[in-house]
Amino acid sequence: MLTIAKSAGCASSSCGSSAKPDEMDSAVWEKIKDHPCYSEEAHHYFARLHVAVAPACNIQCNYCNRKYDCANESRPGVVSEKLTPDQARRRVIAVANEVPQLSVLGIAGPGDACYDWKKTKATFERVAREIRDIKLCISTNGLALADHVAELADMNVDHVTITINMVDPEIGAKIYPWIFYNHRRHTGIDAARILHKRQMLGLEMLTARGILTKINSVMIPSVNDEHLIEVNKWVKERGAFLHNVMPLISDPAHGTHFGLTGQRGPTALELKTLQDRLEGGAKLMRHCRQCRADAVGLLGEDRGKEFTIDQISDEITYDASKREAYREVVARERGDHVVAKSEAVATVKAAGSSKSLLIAVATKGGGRINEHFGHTTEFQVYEASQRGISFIGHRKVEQYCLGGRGADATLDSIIAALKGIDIVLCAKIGDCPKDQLAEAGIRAMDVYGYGYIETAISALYAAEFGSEPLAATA
Ligand code: CLF
Ligand code: SF4
Repeated sequence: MLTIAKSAGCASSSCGSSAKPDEMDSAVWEKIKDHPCYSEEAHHYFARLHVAVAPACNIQCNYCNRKYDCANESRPGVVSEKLTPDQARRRVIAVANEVPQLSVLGIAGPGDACYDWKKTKATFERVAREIRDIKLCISTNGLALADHVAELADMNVDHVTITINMVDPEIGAKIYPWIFYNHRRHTGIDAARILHKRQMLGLEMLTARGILTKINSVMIPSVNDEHLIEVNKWVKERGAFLHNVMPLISDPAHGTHFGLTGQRGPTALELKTLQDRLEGGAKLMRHCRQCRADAVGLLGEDRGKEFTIDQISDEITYDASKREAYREVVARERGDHVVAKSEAVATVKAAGSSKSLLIAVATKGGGRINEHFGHTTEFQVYEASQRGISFIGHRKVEQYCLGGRGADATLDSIIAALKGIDIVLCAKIGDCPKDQLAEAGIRAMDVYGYGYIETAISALYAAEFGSEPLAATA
């Protein structure tokens, strides 16, 4: 039988209860409830797969080098293999047969999914014929989007991401040196003006058809950081469902214009400060992992190497059994999680404190503290305050424990990455790293291992700031 993770068996059963937020329309909830990018809650349970079928692009972004993944949706790093639509179909089936969490097929480059339209369309058609319940999702720079909105709607593509970095062409000219539109190259402000108009037109057309649109914006300090407040207003007015502000990733080694000219990306604090200022506008996505254009798995994990095309038979056929079994488990588990979460939020609010706690969690998914400190490569960060318990981001780290031993230098870098964190929660931690974290002012504990994340956070918050006694400490 499939399980999500080892369960502490702590929450009361509420099989079938829905995680739908009260204020959300049921039709919208149906579209996002299994999409790891459109629902923060879903990203604990469901996975995406990107197939790199669309290498051609019609614009140049100063943060992109075509030899690398599309920075709209990827961290820089070469795409391992570009695929034909037939190869992509085989890869999707191979992943669907082995990764039960798979719910979404995304085309996010390595160029532009709408410009390289024939391959995007052929891939979606082939996959949708065989895996009828998979969600189809694309990412685009928006220049060619308006030409394909009708076909996207016909193919039931419910999720489209447009990367919009500006609504002012003068700022756009600092980000885009040229675009290719109507059979010719445009440069400077002329290029940015056309791109801006086409992006807004595409967004409006998607909204009119009820297709959920996410806006990705790359935050580029001193270029468009302040301006993204204006971008947020524009996209909200035009019906965007989510706004995802991502940090510029800039390194001379990537060979990008920004990398080579020393343009820096924002710090984690600068990004969070801007995201906090944007609260109240278009709803924010804060759990993006800037994945590769050929990523596979839960957000933050990449199992791509297990599914290279040379390992997949030409004759592969789809077997729905693992995905179906997993969905039944998730339906039960998710109901329990919702109940546990709402009790936890009530506990935090009842503490009546104005203080906040930042907690980093080692997790493999399922909303539980179920990863060892030494095995994690990413901590999920939560903030507990009078507003409740919010997921606010993640911190990537090097894996501490390799070959059964922890390395001191790695621990130093993990402690640096956890700067500002009050508490670390994990399924298991040894005395040595725990003591060193304590010396750096970070309390690490495994007593809440395998329980729900929010339940543990609420107990700690109440113990720290409320009147209840400390339930358990390390
Ligand atoms: Fe892929 Fe993008 Fe669809 Fe998600 S990713 S095409 S919306 S299925 Fe998600 Fe990855 Fe962030 Fe993109 S975490 S980079 S937002
Ligand atoms: Fe690169 Fe994507 Fe920009 Fe095209 S849209 S230049 S592939 S980042």
